[in-house]
Amino acid sequence: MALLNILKFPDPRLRTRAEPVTEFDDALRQLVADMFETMYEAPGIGLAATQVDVHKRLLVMDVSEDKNRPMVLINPEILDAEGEEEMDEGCLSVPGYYETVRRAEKVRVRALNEHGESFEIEADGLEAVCIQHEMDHLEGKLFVDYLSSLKRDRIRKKLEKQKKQAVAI
Ligand code: K1U
Ligand code: ZN
Repeated sequence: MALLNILKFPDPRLRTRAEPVTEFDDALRQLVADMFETMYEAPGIGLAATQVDVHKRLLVMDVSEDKNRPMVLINPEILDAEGEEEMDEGCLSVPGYYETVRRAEKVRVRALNEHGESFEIEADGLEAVCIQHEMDHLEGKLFVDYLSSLKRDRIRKKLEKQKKQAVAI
């Protein structure tokens, strides 16, 4: 297994729209394993392939307390969404920032697993929020896009400054 590099905002590669997965082979399953390792190590509760510079419609997540409920969603589609809720969100591509975002409260999602088998899930609470956050990544969208341009620019400038300082060390 391998730890993958997570792209950081405002890297333009995070704005790429991901393509559907068509091959369910060992290379895909290796990518899934590497993404889980990267997500648990970060640590995070979700990770989209876009964040590791792979532009395929694939995400992994585990919102359980004990980190024992790994989920893989490939080519996910939202079939139904209802209600609204606000929750604080973070993002491994926007390290150090948590902001409130309004999203659907419940979602019904169809996806494929790493063997190409279709399944449906109904999610609410943090699971629903995480699915929507990760699916946004596959569209090239980040949670900072829900904030005012003033807030987003402030975050961008701070992260750019941190990156420059890290290079100088
Ligand atoms: O997409 C990502 O960058 C992962 C992100 C997912 C997410 C978090 C919160 C709301 C919606 C989506 C994260 O995992 S940020 C880190 C985080 O939330 C966390 C880290 C350690 C323990 C518990 C949570
Ligand atoms: Zn994210």
